[in-house]
Amino acid sequence: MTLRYLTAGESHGPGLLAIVEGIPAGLSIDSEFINSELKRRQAGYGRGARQRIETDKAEFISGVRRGVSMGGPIAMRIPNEDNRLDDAAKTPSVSRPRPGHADLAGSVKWLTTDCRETLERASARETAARVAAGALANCFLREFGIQTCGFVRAALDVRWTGEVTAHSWPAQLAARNASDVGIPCDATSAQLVDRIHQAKVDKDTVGGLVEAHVFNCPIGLGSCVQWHERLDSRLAGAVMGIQAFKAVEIGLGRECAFRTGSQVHDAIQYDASKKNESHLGFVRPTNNAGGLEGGMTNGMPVVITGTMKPISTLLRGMPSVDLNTKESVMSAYERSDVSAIAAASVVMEHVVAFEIARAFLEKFSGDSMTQVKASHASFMELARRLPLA
Ligand code: EPS
Repeated sequence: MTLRYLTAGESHGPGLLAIVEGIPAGLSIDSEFINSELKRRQAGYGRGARQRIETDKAEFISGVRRGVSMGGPIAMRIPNEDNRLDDAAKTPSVSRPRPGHADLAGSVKWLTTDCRETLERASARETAARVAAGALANCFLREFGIQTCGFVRAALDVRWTGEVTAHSWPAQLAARNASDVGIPCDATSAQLVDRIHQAKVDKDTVGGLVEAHVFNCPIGLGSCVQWHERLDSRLAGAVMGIQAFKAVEIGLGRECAFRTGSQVHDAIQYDASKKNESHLGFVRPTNNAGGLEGGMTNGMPVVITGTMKPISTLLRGMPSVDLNTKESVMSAYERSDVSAIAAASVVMEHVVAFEIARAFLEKFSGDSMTQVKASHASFMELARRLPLA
């Protein structure tokens, strides 16, 4: 069965749901970890007052018994404290679409002039459900030593230039967790806090660049056989599916256009002393490919960068048109965030984890964790023995 998930829920409805199908039986589910990731998604300098109202926690409704998956769909519910969708006074109609938001396109699509019909579902509040699904996938990946990490790389004129590796990450993780903006560096974090503060003063908003790295993927997840099986295609789709994301890059990304082949491709070397690592000893002095060649993992860390545009709800407003009168007006303002870039890095880390887990389960499928582990172990054993007699 393919690993997949659906979400449901509106920003100010009773709650959000994530239904995850395809998790094998026998996986220990670390609900504390899932809830800590939900909490991390709520944090960050520049978030609005909503996050002080909510305490996101996943309630398990199905598929889990005594903390262990049973093989059926796992449904998780995250209640909304700010539940007022049926109260017309508290969630009034909105007819002044915000440039950059789903308001205009959605209203015309559903043949209404009330943008609320669209904005409630388009809202990035939904990403809480995606983090729950992805954190569940991360519980699975951890069983195979696969580790994901997410952080903020840059925004406006602020950029952290540090390098992230599996060895450097534990120390950087502590720095990222201490940062108000998800950057693993105190000094750069302070600069970005300053810029976000200035945007707030200016009644403006800020986006940024976020990165996800995945360590210890076995070689061969994904496939070169069909376009939709290419793992880079799936990862890009998942990242572009996050609210407000406008670009995604793998490894060197756009920079590949400005270099020749010899300056882009990662040389292949062999080091027998490292044959027990995910790359089986096929070491690469560089990782410009971002861990993916031919749509398959190559044993190097998977490295993905996503670009989030600035939040489209501006306190100062943007020129717009009233959908009822067609008059020029300033766009509507609803309580919102000045920046949600730290949250975006949490969301991206988990949507990436989900796609990696999906590709892993396609290669090493099984109804139970015991079967999946046996399949993975036998493949690794064969791969290490190459060339097979
Ligand atoms: C939220 C994301 C943003 C917030 C929302 C909570 O959603 P949107 O994409 O619609 O701007 O604005 O909070 C509210 C709608 C509110 O009531 O403050 C999130 O990530 O939880």
